[in-house]
Amino acid sequence: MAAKPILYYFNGRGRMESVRWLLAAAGVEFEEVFLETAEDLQNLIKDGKLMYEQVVPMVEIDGMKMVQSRAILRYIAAKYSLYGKDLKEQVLIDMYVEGMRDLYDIIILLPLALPEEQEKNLSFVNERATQRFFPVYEKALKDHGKNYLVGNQLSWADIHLLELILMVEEYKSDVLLVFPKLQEFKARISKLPRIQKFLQPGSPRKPLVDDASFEAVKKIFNLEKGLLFKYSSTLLANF
Ligand SMILES: N[C@@H](CCC(=O)N[C@@H](CS)C(=O)NCC(=O)O)C(=O)O
Repeated sequence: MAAKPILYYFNGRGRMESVRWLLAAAGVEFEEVFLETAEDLQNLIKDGKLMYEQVVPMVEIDGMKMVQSRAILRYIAAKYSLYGKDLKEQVLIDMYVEGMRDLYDIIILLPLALPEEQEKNLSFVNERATQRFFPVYEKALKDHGKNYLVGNQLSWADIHLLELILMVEEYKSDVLLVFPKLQEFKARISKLPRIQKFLQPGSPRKPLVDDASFEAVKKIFNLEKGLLFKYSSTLLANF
């Protein structure tokens, strides 16, 4: 039996959460090594396990030490038949997922925002979700009338979309109000047995970051609140 993949990250969502989702959807059990201090990260770097000598997520799988979350996700999607049946389906999946990542990458930085900037950032996320991204997935499902985004079979795009919807709903619970197809989609994908299991308490799915877990992350990466502000001031200029 092949060894279980080992995920190296902190005990929180960040950029590793989508990897957990995808492995769970593929029915692959995995182990996790949680970094707790800056020293843990330094030790990984000293061991020569990180290609760029700085960043996690890192996943040990099939004898490789993979970094860069998109590369990891694409490998898992392809390996477990969640990446379409041909190049055209693959590029469509990539186009959907990369759009989702544009929003996702902002949401995962929200805990780093200054408290006084939080409202503006949330309003930005809501605007991007409802005006730019969700209408695309709503229209795709409506136009082809199928159960899944691409090729009438479950793909990485469906799994990432459900993860994203649930994340946005944590900040704006009625965000799907005007998206009937996405409401159906959410209910349908959530009921798939492996996803249902992953959504149950006690699964490797991580909760929304709270102050305590933020403190832990700060220790590993020397982060300070205000980081998102730096980015969002540029983003909001177009808002
Ligand atoms: N492009 C990379 C970005 C990874 C990244 O920024 N990782 C953060 C933690 S989420 C990190 O390791 N920061 C520490 C550093 O860059 O030294 C990916 O998608 O995996």
